[in-house]
Amino acid sequence: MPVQNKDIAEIFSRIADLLDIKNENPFRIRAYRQAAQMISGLSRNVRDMVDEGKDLSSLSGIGKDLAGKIETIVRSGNLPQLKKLEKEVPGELIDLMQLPEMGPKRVKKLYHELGIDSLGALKKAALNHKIRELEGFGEKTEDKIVQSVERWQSAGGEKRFLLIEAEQVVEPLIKMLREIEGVREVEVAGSYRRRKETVGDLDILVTRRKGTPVMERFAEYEDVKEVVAKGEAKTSVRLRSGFQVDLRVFEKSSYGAAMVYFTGSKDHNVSLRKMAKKENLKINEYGVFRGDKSMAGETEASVYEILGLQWIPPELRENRGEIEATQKGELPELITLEDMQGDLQCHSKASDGKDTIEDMAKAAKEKGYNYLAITDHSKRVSVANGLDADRLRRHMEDIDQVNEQLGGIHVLKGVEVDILKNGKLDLPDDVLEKLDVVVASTHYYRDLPRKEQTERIIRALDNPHVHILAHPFGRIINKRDPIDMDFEKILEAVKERNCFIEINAQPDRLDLSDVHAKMAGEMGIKLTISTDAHSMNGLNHMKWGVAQARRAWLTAEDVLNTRSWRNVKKLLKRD
Ligand code: DGT
Ligand code: CA
Ligand code: CA
Ligand code: ZN
Repeated sequence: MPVQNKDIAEIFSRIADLLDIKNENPFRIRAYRQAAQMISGLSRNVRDMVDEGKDLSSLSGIGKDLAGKIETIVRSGNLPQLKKLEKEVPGELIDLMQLPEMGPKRVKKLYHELGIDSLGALKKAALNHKIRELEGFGEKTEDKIVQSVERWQSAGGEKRFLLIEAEQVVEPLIKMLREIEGVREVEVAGSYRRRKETVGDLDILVTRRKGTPVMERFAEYEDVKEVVAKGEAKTSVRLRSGFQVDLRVFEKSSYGAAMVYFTGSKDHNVSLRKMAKKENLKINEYGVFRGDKSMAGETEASVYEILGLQWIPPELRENRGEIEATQKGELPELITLEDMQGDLQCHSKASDGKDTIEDMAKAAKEKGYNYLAITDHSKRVSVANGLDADRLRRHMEDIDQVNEQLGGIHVLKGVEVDILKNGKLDLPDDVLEKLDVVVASTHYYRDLPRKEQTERIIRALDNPHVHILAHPFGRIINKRDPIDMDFEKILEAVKERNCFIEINAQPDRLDLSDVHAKMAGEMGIKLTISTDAHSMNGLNHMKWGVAQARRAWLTAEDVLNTRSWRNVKKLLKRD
């Protein structure tokens, strides 16, 4: 992948972090940080500027030295200085920086004052309460550090990437592969194809005319940092972004069997193998065989068919009952992006969004939506400039005005009202009752005991003006654990009160998870899928929410906002 501004910015900010840990000259550190910031905010592509021979030192904060470094990065994809620095900093200090609580300042302090240079040492010090005594840490941070280290270690130390991060990396790669003369099929299998919320590594399958130099071109790809293994049937590389990618070449006659095998999941494959065994068949990545005779393998459908099954959508291949459902002819008709008729959570400039109500509405109209709910934060979320009752009333007038001027889309008056510690809402009833849509969510008091947390949320649902419980667990993938609550009780409360529960489509939230969303669907609760967009672009995140809904076995019928506003409005009535 050609070097993007964000790659250059990442390298500079990493250099700044490493210099910082090493206690180097603060001016130099700041120069790298500012350059990183400037470049990531730049609308022009720096790579193009280099290609066109433009003088980079015309950019603010870029002198001759940094200009030269940018050119090196653009040409080679890397910077020798960074490699050198990475070697100079004690081994695991770099790993320590991956924890969400850790920046260079903290890592430095821990290293210089307590001699902590590894995750193990960090955890030990935290458990012995050595860390809370350091200036700038405290008891809470100490607890969080223990949790983060444990989460990191239980993930085997291997980072799992967000699905969206995987997409950004793999899309240009498969485009390059597809353009090679002689290449036929190129698909990504594995967890990526199953649309799992996080992806460990990427598994690409290829068919090609004999003699096509697929492996060579793959190993030479610009984004490759290191070739881990290179063979005729399989090549593995490590990309600069940290992803490992396995590429496998198959014959046309085996391609379907290979897709089934490498799409997985492993548990799904094990069930398929058991079924095959019963029929005296053998199944592997090359096909389905009776003795030596190949019975199926060219397409996925042929593999499933010979086992007496219908083709199963990849999102369902988790061995959660999909095989039994196919046998009974009860596979759900999964929701698609095209089913979505509106978005029920987004933010405008009135709180922490970047764009105006009008621009958000126009962007939603452009998508062909029938409605968009503007749901800015309430006052408790002061960091997001949340609305109090007076501001909300004026904000509602602003929405009326956009509706009058724009047309062609219903802009709904909404709010994301904060659930306070005692379960009361952050805004008075007389203003909530005037809104089209009330989305309730928690942003504080995440550490309440399970029982209290559950009761608090149910209490909020008791308020007759609440329609939707948004991002129920409040998790941020890889960063913030879900809150502890009795989810079944919550679901019962949602159902009893004719409320709805959200799948938040933000790619690092995806909250509900697939398993929790499936539970809701099985209880007959309707869900919403909302982007929680903070800009016009953010509305594009709908597809991640839909993918999560598919993994949860949901149909269009199960999701509220596959309906027109006229029908949604009827269903929002709680009695
Ligand atoms: P990931 O990469 O951790 O996000 O998850 P996957 O599902 O992509 O797993 P990966 O990359 O280890 O392997 C890709 C697929 O290959 C996996 O979903 C199923 C298949 N596979 C891998 N190892 C085995 C195995 O030992 N037995 C069977 N039956 N299938 C396997
Ligand atoms: Ca994989
Ligand atoms: Ca793999
Ligand atoms: Zn929120």
